[in-house]
Amino acid sequence: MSSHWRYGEFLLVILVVGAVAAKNTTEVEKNNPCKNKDTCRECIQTANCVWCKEPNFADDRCFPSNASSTCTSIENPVTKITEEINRPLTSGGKSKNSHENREIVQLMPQYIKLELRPNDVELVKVKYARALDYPVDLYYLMDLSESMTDDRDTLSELGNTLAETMRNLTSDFRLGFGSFTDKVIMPFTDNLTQRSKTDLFPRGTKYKCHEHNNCLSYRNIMALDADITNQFSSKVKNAKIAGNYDSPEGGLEAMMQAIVCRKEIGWREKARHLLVFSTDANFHTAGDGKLAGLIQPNDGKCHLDEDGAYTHAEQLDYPSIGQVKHTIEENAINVIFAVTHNVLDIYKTLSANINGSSYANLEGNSMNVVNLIREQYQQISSSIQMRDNATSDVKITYYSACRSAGPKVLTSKCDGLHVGEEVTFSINIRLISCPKDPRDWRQIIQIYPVGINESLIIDLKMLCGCECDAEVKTKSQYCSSQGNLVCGVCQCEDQFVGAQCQCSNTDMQESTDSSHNCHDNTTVIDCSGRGICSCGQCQCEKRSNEEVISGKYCQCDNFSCERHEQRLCSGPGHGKCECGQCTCNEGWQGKACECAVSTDSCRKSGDDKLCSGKGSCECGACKCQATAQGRYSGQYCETCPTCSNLCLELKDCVQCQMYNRGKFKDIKDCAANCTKVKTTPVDKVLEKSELVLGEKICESYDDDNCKYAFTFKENNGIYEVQAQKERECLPKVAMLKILFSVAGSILFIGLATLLLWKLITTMQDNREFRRFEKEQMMAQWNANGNPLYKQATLSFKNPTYSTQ
Ligand SMILES: *[C@@H]1O[C@H](CO)[C@@H](O)[C@H](O)[C@H]1NC(C)=O
Ligand SMILES: *[C@@H]1O[C@H](CO)[C@@H](O)[C@H](O)[C@H]1NC(C)=O
Ligand SMILES: *[C@@H]1O[C@H](CO)[C@@H](O)[C@H](O)[C@H]1NC(C)=O
Ligand SMILES: *[C@@H]1O[C@H](CO)[C@@H](O)[C@H](O)[C@H]1NC(C)=O
Ligand SMILES: *[C@@H]1O[C@H](CO)[C@@H](O)[C@H](O)[C@H]1NC(C)=O
Ligand SMILES: *[C@@H]1O[C@H](CO)[C@@H](O)[C@H](O)[C@H]1NC(C)=O
Ligand SMILES: *[C@@H]1O[C@H](CO)[C@@H](O)[C@H](O)[C@H]1NC(C)=O
Ligand SMILES: *[C@@H]1O[C@H](CO)[C@@H](O)[C@H](O)[C@H]1NC(C)=O
Ligand SMILES: *[C@@H]1O[C@H](CO)[C@@H](O)[C@H](O)[C@H]1NC(C)=O
Ligand SMILES: CC(=O)N[C@H]1CO[C@H](CO)[C@@H](O)[C@@H]1O
Repeated sequence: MSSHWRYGEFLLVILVVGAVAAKNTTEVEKNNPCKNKDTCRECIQTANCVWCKEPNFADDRCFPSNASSTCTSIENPVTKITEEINRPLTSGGKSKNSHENREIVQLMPQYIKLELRPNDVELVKVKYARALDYPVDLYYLMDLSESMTDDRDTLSELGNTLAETMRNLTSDFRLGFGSFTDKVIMPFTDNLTQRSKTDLFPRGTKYKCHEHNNCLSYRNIMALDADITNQFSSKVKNAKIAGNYDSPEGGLEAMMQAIVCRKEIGWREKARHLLVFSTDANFHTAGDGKLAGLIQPNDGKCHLDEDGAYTHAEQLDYPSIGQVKHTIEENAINVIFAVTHNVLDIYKTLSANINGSSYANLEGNSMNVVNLIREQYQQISSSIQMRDNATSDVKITYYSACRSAGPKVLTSKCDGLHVGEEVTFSINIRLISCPKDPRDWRQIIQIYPVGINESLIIDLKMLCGCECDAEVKTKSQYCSSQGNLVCGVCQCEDQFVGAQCQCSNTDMQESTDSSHNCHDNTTVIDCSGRGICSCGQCQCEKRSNEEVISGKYCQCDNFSCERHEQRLCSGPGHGKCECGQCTCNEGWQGKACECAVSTDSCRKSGDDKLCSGKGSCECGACKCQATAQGRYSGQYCETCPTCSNLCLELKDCVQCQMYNRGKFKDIKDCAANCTKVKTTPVDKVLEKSELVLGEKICESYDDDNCKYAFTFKENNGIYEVQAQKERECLPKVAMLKILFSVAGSILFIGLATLLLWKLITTMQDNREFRRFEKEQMMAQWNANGNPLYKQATLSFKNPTYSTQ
């Protein structure tokens, strides 16, 4: 019994000492991130670490790449570009009539094969230049409900001007036209009868939709064509106007068809695609179709018959905004919403949600449409925005100086580019983390300018694994034929343990082999007291799925890191616990990753000073100063409740500088004492509500009982005061006099009333008394004959009583 107790106590001691020892070793490992990586993969996923894949290697296999080592066979994949395709940019010069076979290159390079290690950054320079005469496809998609009749006529007249204007901008121009109204199904449109809303058809009469064959949700009237002389105008002029019931139209549905029917519309692969969407009404969106019993969602596929009419309008629902946005961006279309004033706000919002789209106000029956398109085209084509489709494991950041010669700034967008002008983007590609699935370690990433079908393809190989992982020696002799040799390390079969799988799991005897200690030379405690030493290998205690002890000597764990607000390393969003040390995610720092690196949270928007210049930014929060005037407080140190006594300090200076009076009336005094005050006169000081940040208002009275108000703000130690030119003085009055006279008159009136009352009552009493005396003299009665006296007894006679 007692020996058992001893053993328990002994274990406890070992545990305590072991824990302390573990703490000490982690201090050492602080500066070496390569320590305690047990596999090659883990090792090379750590920055600047290399792995020794030599079987007989006693030291740590994972060590910093710049450390000296005796290892002869090292696994150290390095980031590099292995292949690059650089077709030169198309220069400004051009051959007039060879549009067909001319290949325009606006982006360089076009292809890069990249091998990238985790945490490494590769810098790629991408050049973009606008080519002269870049092909332009313009498709005019017009709402042809009745209210747009005059717009149609205007467009038909302006057709040739539009073509000529665009030809002036690029010689390779194609124009197309399509119209839409709404689904021909109740409640949107009545196929059989249609009541006219305007004068197009006689008001109040019914016309038959199917007889005119003009009710159609969308029709491609003219595919994109280079030969547009007159053809466009006549086709637009003959386009049929149709009526429908409700105000929103099926515009999104039509747009979807106009985009996905690439062959039918004739969109070219290498061209700017402009789609002018012209309407005066709102649009129907996904779900509205249910009103007509259409429950099948829009499939985003092309359904046009040989006449260019949309065939599935009465079968599919309208597309959602998200669907349309996706389709637009996928097909690199620049949509221009040319809409009337009444719906401008709606399309402005829509446009804000679609990359590469713009909106403009259609005026006076589309009279301004040519200018509008030209302006929008110039705006679209003169700006470039780079985008990519990288997954979250890869972070791509763009830097460019754009057209200026200045330093590069973080931006993916440049504006105001002229034809032939070249801009360079420095693109940082960084592998943040390795995807779990090794199949995702090879990715194709596309970097492209929005709206242009050209891209830089990056064939990315993530160096997340080791090459030696593939060279497995099964049942290797080195591993006692009881395990596989991978990257110099034995992976033992189930029941075997030991660096060379030399021990059987069941055989729990301690190894006497001194080269296989379960501790390093700083301690004598095996496995840091947190595991069992078996055959020179530590088998660390198992705690739970969340808390794991690891390391060769069980010296590491992932649960004893710094905590912030009881969360390990401030929670998984901020960092993770690795071997007693918090490893912070990007953007966080501090012992427990509790501090944001960015100081944005210390800056009030619109203010360029941190903490209003009244404090320092620590850990993402303002630490406000205590100054002589008081302590600043608030999220941005913007307030100072006790600092209002500045009013008192400043008032004398304001008085002397503005009005030449007060304590420093003497000019010399004023100059000497008020060096930090600069007063400017204003007609009227600001109201409290008009004050800007840091400005304060003061009011004071001077010796003449005049009110003077001023506002001030501090600027680098100088108080900039704005004081009211004129003081506000009340007319002088003798307060005491008024006081006495009021009090006196109240006293006088009181006394007078009292006396009067006394007089009246006395007179009345006298009169009453005299009357009483007179009456008494006239009275002739004595006490027996009092006329008021009545006898107390009465006698009655009973009439039925008789004495007989
Ligand atoms: C931990 O290290 C310090 C000095 O670095 C040493 O004084 C202390 O004894 C060590 N503690 C243990 C338990 O080894
Ligand atoms: C190796 O590189 C790390 C980080 O770059 C540095 O801190 C360390 O001093 C270097 N060691 C040697 C031996 O050069
Ligand atoms: C096209 O350019 C020519 C010459 O620059 C000019 O004379 C003409 O007016 C322009 N046409 C339009 C429609 O802008
Ligand atoms: C409209 O009605 C006519 C005649 O009933 C029919 O032939 C036509 O298919 C209908 N159109 C639509 C779009 O339903
Ligand atoms: C972009 O060009 C490629 C060929 O270079 C083509 O396969 C692709 O369909 C084009 N995409 C668009 C949206 O035009
Ligand atoms: C445009 O694309 C960028 C990059 O994908 C995205 O961050 C941004 O939100 C998009 N803007 C709109 C309006 O969709
Ligand atoms: C990016 O786009 C390219 C081309 O469309 C595609 O092949 C690749 O799979 C995409 N990459 C990702 C990560 O989605
Ligand atoms: C422990 O071993 C390392 C090399 O493995 C050596 O550099 C170090 O000096 C040793 N420390 C002690 C205290 O013996
Ligand atoms: C500790 O590591 C294990 C295994 O990697 C993991 O499942 C667990 O979530 C980690 N715990 C913490 C607190 O990070
Ligand atoms: C209140 C105060 O500081 N007054 C000073 C103003 O300046 C004169 C010298 O010009 C000093 O003598 C006062 O003490």
